[in-house]
Amino acid sequence: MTTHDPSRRTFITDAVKSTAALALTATLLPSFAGINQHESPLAVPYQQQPLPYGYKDLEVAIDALTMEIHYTKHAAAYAKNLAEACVAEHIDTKKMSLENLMSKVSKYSPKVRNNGGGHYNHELFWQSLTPNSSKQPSGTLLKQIEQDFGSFEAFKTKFTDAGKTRFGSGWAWLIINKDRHLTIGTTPNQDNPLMDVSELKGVPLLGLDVWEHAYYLRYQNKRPDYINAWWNIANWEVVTQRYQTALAK
Ligand code: MN3
Repeated sequence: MTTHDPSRRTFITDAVKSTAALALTATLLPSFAGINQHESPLAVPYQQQPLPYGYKDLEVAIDALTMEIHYTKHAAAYAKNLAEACVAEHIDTKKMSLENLMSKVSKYSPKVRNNGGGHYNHELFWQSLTPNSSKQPSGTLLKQIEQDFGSFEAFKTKFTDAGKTRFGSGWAWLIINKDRHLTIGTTPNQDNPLMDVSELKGVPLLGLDVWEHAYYLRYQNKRPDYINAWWNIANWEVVTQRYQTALAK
């Protein structure tokens, strides 16, 4: 077979594409609770991953100093504390995915709950931001949003309200629930919808950090201004990939 064989070239191109897609997926995507890390390329790793952009790149919504402190101090501490807790509580991170750990987090200490959630939520959050946002989804995800919320604008309003009204520290979420519908909700502290202790349950597609450390330097008490600006950096490509992955399960 020569390299001029068009079918072979197509095959190689497709193979390269799918390998790249798999690598991207492995970095970016969460998975259903209960999936073993070794069975799924979609799990969020236990280690903090490099940011896919620079601290300054999201200035339209989040200032560089906030990004740097948030990533290198707050989020890094969750990852470090989670690693310590896993050793202390004999959690084999090679055998149990982070998603699986979340699904039975009630069996472990508050340190696992707070830092496991903190690490998972922040990895999801970083990957859900981009300096080149399309500003809104398209395709099947947009259709599902319109079906479940009426319109994209109505969805944005509802999600913004959820983030605004979350009392104290926590997260606003877009999830897909067990009935394959999209739902908006919030969790306190570093809880997330994968946790067995969470009232809100489903696969997270989009998560917004509404802790003051995420916005206080620029926005002070004006959380709604932070949320309104954040829509300009939402990464709809990643959210769509998560949605499609969740649907394929
Ligand atoms: Mn945070």
